[in-house]
Amino acid sequence: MPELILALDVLSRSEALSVAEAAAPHLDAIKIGYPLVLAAGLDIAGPLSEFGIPLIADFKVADIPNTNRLIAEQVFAAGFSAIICQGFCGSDSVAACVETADDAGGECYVVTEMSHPGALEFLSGKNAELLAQMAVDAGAHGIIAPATRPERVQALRTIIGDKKILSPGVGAQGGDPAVIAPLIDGMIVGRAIYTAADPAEAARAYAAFRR
Ligand code: NUP
Repeated sequence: MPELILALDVLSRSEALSVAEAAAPHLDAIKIGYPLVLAAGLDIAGPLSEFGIPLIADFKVADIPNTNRLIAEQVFAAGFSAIICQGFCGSDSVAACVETADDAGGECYVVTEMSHPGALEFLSGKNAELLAQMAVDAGAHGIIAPATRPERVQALRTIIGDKKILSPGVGAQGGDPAVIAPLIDGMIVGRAIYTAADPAEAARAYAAFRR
């Protein structure tokens, strides 16, 4: 049963800190990405790290190896514990993120199949399975796979073995936490917590699906 990861896609420093503080007792990690970093700056990682919870940088890094390395170095220097990259740029681009994570004592997760409907156009099926195998071969710590399609998570699990699966799509995107929880290592929940009337209570409810 999975850890609980808050996707903190709010657009101000003050809201980020107040939601994180409320939910923190129920969280195993906080994931932030472009929405909050573009609004509040990368150094939002500083005050967020004071809650004592690992931070995951969801920049879905997707560039040539040198640029991926430069991005990943900034991420780990800012205090993040993990980075998410795309796999479709190829194994050398993923390896740049994995090596930078390893050097920093951090983790790298590779997106395989995405959770939204449009993923079915390109980022699903055989392509997702090839990406999952490449993530394993590149030494990534795990993959991102869709809570909206539990049967696909099961298929990807057969490829990655005991590497971690972090899974977004619960709540706002329709994924059922009770169905996906036994299949994954980390449940990523955003809007269902940070737009809730009581984010602490919402986080507590999702945390009930943890190990
Ligand atoms: O396939 C993916 N789907 C997805 O929703 C890969 C992701 N990284 N995400 C992210 O997970 C998305 O960008 C957001 O930060 C979070 C889900 O948020 P919510 O739908 O629970 O609000």
